[in-house]
Amino acid sequence: MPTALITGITGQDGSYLAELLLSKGYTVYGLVRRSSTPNTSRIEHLKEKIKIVTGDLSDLSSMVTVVAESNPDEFYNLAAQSFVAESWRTPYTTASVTALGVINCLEAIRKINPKIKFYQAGSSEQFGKVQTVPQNESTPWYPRSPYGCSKVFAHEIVRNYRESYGIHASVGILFNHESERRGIEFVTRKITHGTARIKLGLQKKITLGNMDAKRDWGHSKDYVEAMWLILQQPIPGDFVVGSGEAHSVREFVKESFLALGMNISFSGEGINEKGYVDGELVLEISKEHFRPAEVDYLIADSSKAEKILGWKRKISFKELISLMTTYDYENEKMKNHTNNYINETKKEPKIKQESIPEKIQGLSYSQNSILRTFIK
Ligand code: NAP
Ligand code: F7E
Repeated sequence: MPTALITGITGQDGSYLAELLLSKGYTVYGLVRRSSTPNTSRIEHLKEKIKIVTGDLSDLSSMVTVVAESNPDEFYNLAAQSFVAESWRTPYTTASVTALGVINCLEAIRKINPKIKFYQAGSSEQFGKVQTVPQNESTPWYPRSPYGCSKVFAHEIVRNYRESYGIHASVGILFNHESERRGIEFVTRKITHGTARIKLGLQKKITLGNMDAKRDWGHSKDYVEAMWLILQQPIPGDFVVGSGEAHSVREFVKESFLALGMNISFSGEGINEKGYVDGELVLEISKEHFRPAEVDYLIADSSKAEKILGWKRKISFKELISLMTTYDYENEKMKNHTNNYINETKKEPKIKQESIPEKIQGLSYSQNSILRTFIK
């Protein structure tokens, strides 16, 4: 059975890709970088099935060690500083990881075993200020952020190693893909999480930036399938992967509210735009969430992927939003019930006992039994 190494396994895509490869019988190694508290929540359920190796993409010697230790057949490089807005605040770090880190992966392959197949997580942000509509493998780059520039560098260095050393190295130029595991700072999850909390009365409003930006959104589960298919090809290359549909941030907001039975209406323009449900203000705009340069409109032409890989997304735009919003609603509801219960039981008499762990000493009987369940 083949072995795969995944960098970025603690991220959204890494966790879904690990699940996919395990289901196909792979031995899966995942690179995790050190943090002061564990941030492995997305792969907690896989911990017994995968092999964790520690290292950092920006450290060549750690990448060489990790590749030597795992000696994979397939190497999926998903690690990156992936938040576009953050890349203006940390351009150097973004480039060190997202651009130069790719050299470390490729050098490790070249030195340890040039037969390892390599997948690089490319991005539609490479197209930035788009030069053709829709975008395909021939569309020229015009990146609009330090993140986009780093992904262009990564793309070109992968092509160079392929042509210079004959490495089976490919790039998937993936358009936006989201999920219930999406980071909370990305616009889709910020919206679905906010909508759920508004419905539950836990939050009054959501504050966003540019509502007119259009993205080609799909579900991460479908996109990790494309990653795997790319490495199964006899000839390495570049593949655009997206749904072929573009929607504005405003449309995403509307659908997310609808998913929980709320009809949002908008009034005003630009920074003055507002959203109301039954006369209540639920959405406003703040300058703080606008970027120094925007990518206005992305839409994929995935005909090469459809033809050669036989890939097509299964989860539609509306299904994606419904899945994310419902998940956030159920999750927030459960968290809120638990918090209320714990607050209520704080009033109960405290138990005195010597035989229970320090963590749960001094709690009420009901708090104690809840925490005991969690600790188990
Ligand atoms: P994500 O959730 O932000 O995950 C990024 C992963 O990279 C995390 O596991 C993170 O580890 C890891 N990482 C960051 N810096 C690292 C370093 N120095 N060394 C080792 N690991 C490091 O991103 P994602 O959405 O899953 O995306 C996966 C990849 O696809 C990224 O390369 C992203 O740029 C690219 N991409 C994403 C999309 C999309 O729409 N999701 C579209 C196109 C391309 P920690 O958990 O420790 O932070
Ligand atoms: O922004 C607008 C924002 O941060 C989408 C990454 O996975 O996909 C992702 O990058 C749009 C932008 O994703 C807010 O200005 C409005 O136009 O969710 P995002 P992104 O920048 O498209 C690409 C393909 C990647 O490769 C990246 O790794 O939404 N927007 N208001 C907002 N965005 C955020 N985050 N927050 C807002 O309040």
